[in-house]
Amino acid sequence: MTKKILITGALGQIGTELTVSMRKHYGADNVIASDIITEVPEGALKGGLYEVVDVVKPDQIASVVKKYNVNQIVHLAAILSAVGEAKPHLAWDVNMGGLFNVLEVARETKAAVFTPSSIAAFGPSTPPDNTPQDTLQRPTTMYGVTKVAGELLCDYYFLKYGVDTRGVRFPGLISYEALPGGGTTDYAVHIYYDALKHKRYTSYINKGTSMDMMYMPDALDAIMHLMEADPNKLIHRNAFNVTAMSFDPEVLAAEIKKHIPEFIIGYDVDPVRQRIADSWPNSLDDSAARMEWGWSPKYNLASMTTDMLAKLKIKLAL
Ligand code: NAD
Ligand code: AKB
Repeated sequence: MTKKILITGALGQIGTELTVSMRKHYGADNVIASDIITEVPEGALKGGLYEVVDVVKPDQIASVVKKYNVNQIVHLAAILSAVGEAKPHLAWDVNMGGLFNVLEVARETKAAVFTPSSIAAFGPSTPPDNTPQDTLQRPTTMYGVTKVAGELLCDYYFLKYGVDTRGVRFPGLISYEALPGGGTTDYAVHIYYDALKHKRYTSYINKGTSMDMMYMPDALDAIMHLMEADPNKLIHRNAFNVTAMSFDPEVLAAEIKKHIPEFIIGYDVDPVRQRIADSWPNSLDDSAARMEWGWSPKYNLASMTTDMLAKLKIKLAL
């Protein structure tokens, strides 16, 4: 069956790259990008089908799904951790309301659904090192509350209604196309821009704070790979731990210094984002994803840093 894919939140950090990548893979006319933003910024998404869809409005999702005979929804529209702490009501409405609406449309139309969870689905009482696939989840942020509830809701729609729901717990994603949208791990993107432009970076996350991270090409690969995986082999459908590396700001700065010897890092710690980071794991165990659908990232810190700096130099015309 030809895939007809709707991407929500397609103008965000993941969506801008996933849309282009999926169009190459599945055909330009088979991937419909959507977002709440009415005007696609110049150059974003490189053309192609685009619809305005506010995921809080179920009719808007349903009408686009019917218009294009969509049979797979990649649901990326969300409010991330730092913005979610500033606007918890909005985070609840968009993250829970949006997911519920997407799942309801999927139930009615028999579409498959991919939704990313996050390392934010864990909390301070979770074992922080080599965090197991199945473990204690008591997050202390609104974003984390919506992520763990979302994992459960997706499991429910699979068990109760047979909706083909799948998902991963992404770590912090690092990319050069679109800037991140207000999370806690954003420092690990901003540092590359500032290293190239100013040879220095002031980190809002303190030294010694390790978090899992991944380069965007591996994240895109994870989404497409999991959606193509044999359903009979999936035990953990909606919340696979996936990771590619774990580092703190000092380790990241030392890697950048190998390319830009004058680079220096300083600290001006933001208590809100530091508290969020402290509540998340230091490193994940992603063996279930490796076993159940062959997850295997290609980039480590060294190869990602080489590629990020090269691509950003071109983008920033430096
Ligand atoms: P982002 O903030 O960059 O993009 C989110 C997009 O959603 C934006 O373009 C925004 O305009 C759109 N949006 C907001 N409210 C909307 C609404 N009501 N209706 C429709 N669109 C709306 O986020 P991202 O980094 O691309 O993340 C996508 C998904 O991946 C989210 O579920 C996020 O929790 C998850 N995730 C991201 C990361 C990461 O590091 N980027 C890590 C873990 C999980
Ligand atoms: C955030 O920091 O909010 C995101 C995430 C890890 O979910 N990047």
